[in-house]
Amino acid sequence: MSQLISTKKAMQILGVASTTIERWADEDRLPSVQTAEGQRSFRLTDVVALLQGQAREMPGDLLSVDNWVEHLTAGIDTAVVRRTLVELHGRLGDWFQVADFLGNVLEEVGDRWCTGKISTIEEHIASGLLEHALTAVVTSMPTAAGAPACLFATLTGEQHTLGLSLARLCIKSSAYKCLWAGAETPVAEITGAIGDIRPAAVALSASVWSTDAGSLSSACREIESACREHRASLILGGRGAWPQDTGDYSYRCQRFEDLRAVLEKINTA
Ligand code: B12
Repeated sequence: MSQLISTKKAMQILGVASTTIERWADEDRLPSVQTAEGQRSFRLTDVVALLQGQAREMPGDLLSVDNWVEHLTAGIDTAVVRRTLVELHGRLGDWFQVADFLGNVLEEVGDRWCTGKISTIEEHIASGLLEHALTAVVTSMPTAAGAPACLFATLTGEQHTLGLSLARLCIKSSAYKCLWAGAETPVAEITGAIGDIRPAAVALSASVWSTDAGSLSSACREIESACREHRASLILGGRGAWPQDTGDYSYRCQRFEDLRAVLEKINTA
């Protein structure tokens, strides 16, 4: 006979409230045993089995922004987030739609932080967790030999890399080799890499829209000119103040649905 434990102990192991334990017991999702004193108790083996089952993917509605925000800010396990991302991909059909959905999740995280509903630490936990899980998914995707390369960066002063991580997921799923320069990359290094590595595309992201539009614009012009010289496509994403009048080699994406169309255009050019 497995060891019997109290509701309080089951709450601690599963990390849920007593009302949740009661509901699960009523639904027989967590079988309970009546003690001689008429109290509910649980077999440790049943509690552990439920914990392992729970840990396979995130509980709750996969398509609910609030559900995602609540689990991410609570610091759910990275492996669970990774598996849930794969499940979400199965449900929505492709990574472009997953990326647009996660963009809404990040927007909600930002709104809750701005209105004081979550702390700065919770915001950092949520964004760090998502970033790690996205990296785990992307690194598990194979790269075909001879695949065209895409270089990913944000410019000096821009630390928001999550939009770029979402773009990398979409671009990798479209059979590109991904080269991650990451946050705060100096313009001169990007233009140098375009000449040296000769990527087929360069993806830049800027989420802070209050950055001086002039400096973002001049940086963009320099990178655009290197792209033109080496026939690389420049993909600009995020809410940053990118110049409106971009040249022949540049594409501005508001959403990841736009990126799908851009990649189709680049591939057929
Ligand atoms: C997570 C987060 C952080 C994290 C970033 C971690 C990381 N690794 O990215 C940390 C904690 C570092 C951070 C820091 C700061 N942050 Co912040 N942050 C956010 C938050 C919650 C999410 C950012 C994000 O990833 N956005 C999601 C992207 C996916 O959204 P997007 O830029 O609109 O882009 C869309 C599309 O264009 C597309 N996309 C994005 N990039 C790309 C790239 C390509 C190639 C393509 C095709 C598409 C694409 O994706 C989105 C689709 O929905 C936002 C809230 C929000 N509403 O965005 C605030 C937010 C961006 N942050 C903000 C601020 C103010 C800051 C700080 C100044 C705070 C501070 N006082 O220190 C610093 C600035 C740091 C810096 N110098 O960059 C403000 C910016 C406001 C403004 N006026 O510009 C926001 C909007 C919060 C707010 N509502 O006030 N932040």
